[in-house]
Amino acid sequence: MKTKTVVLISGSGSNLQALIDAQSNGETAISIESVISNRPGVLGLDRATKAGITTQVVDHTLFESREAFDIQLKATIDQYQPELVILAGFMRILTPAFTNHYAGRMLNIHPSLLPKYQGLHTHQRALDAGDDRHGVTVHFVTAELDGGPNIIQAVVPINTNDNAESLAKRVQQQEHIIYPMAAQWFAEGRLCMQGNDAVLDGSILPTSGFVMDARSQ
Ligand code: NHR
Ligand code: GAR
Repeated sequence: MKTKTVVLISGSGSNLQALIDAQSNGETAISIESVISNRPGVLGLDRATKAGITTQVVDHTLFESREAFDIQLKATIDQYQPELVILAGFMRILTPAFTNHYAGRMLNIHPSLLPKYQGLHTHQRALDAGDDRHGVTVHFVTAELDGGPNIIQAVVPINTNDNAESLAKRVQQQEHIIYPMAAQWFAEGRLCMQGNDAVLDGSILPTSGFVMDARSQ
């Protein structure tokens, strides 16, 4: 049985595309039942439609509070009775009532080596700090923003001539590798959240998550 999955997006959906491709290549046992965007007209919705996946828009600008938006978003998601909810470039902070409802079955991909650089503008912040490495983390979503247990990280080098754009591009190549991997671990029943830990094959993962070092590629 495939793992019923709903993907939340806000934009271009390149991570969504990586998941769709993994699904159609038989590389993952998730089944994307619906793609939901908080922004109308984004490229990710077209990607879903092209793949024959149902789309929904829950436009956050039409709600008077975060709570009201989250209630509608939750009702929309739960129509599909998903076992897994994937945030793929989803850009709205979620309320604790929402994240608690999906505890242990909601993943996010964040473009930094968490716990470094929670929040926004991560590539520029890593450059400004003079870091020699950067990367991306897949983690379970909890009420704490970008603070849930880490599952997998990919590390990339920062080159002297990098700007935020060139660095983001290098990071995104890794995003498209590690997100389908994490989804597949979950679908195979190998990955779960226990308390504030991510557990893979029965062992608690380190704070960083499983680390893939892409600096020598
Ligand atoms: N919500 C909770 N409770 N916990 C997490 O770990 C979450 C979350 C919601 C989104 C993704 C996250 C990221 O990977 C994510 C993780 C948006 C913002 C933000 O500041 C911060 C982190 C993330 C996503 N959003 C602004 C807001 O006011 C809006 C920004 C915009 O629309 O461009 O919600 O980085
Ligand atoms: C990705 O790089 C993802 O890591 C980042 O936004 C991009 C979305 O790209 N996510 C966040 O910054 C979450 N706050 P995509 O729409 O092409 O997948």
